[in-house]
Amino acid sequence: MKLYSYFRSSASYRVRIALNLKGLGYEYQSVHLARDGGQHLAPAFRALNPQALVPVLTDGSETLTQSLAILEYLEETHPQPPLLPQAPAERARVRALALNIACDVHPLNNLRVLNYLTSKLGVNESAKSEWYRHWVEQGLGAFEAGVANSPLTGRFCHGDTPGFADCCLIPQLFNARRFGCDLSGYPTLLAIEQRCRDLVAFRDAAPEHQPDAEK
Ligand SMILES: N[C@@H](CCC(=O)N[C@@H](CS)C(=O)NCC(=O)O)C(=O)O
Repeated sequence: MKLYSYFRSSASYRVRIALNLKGLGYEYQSVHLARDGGQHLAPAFRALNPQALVPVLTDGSETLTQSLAILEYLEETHPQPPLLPQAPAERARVRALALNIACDVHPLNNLRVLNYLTSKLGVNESAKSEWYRHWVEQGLGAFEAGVANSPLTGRFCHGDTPGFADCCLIPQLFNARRFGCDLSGYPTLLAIEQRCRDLVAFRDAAPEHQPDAEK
């Protein structure tokens, strides 16, 4: 398998975690989102993903896009260890936590959205950061409430093994720190993050450990 990724891309980070948790080796292909005017915008990359977004995972002749679709693909093709629980309602809970981040927080704060705010709508840096923090607070606040008050939460977002929700949460916490968000109001999330950090699958997937990492 080959993963088209960028070290700071949180959507790519989700897939890196899942690949590592499942013990799947892959080739890392860096797609620099800032260099050369954005390597993801080049025709060669658009041919792989017309959305011009990372990650892209190729598996033999298959080309897969959208991080959560990729996670589902990996779960179906490599069921062990499972990243979703068995019971339908529990699977729905884990997917809902993952979608909180992937559908309701990340798209509002993605690079192209932030660039549009500043370059097309004339939003200044301070207002851009305020926008960023607002959506992070909305999403992480609900995430914290969802895990802190549920008996289904264990050492990780769901039970005692990591899954889809952790794959999405950890990269979002990384993003939030980059933009100076105050995370002190999310003690349950920080405790889960600490347990994830203790796992080599999460450590190896971290931005600073990628071949294209920069300071
Ligand atoms: N929903 C997509 C989001 C992918 C995405 O937005 N990737 C970002 C990096 S995290 C990207 O390529 N951004 C480029 C841009 O915004 O121009 C997924 O989950 O894969």
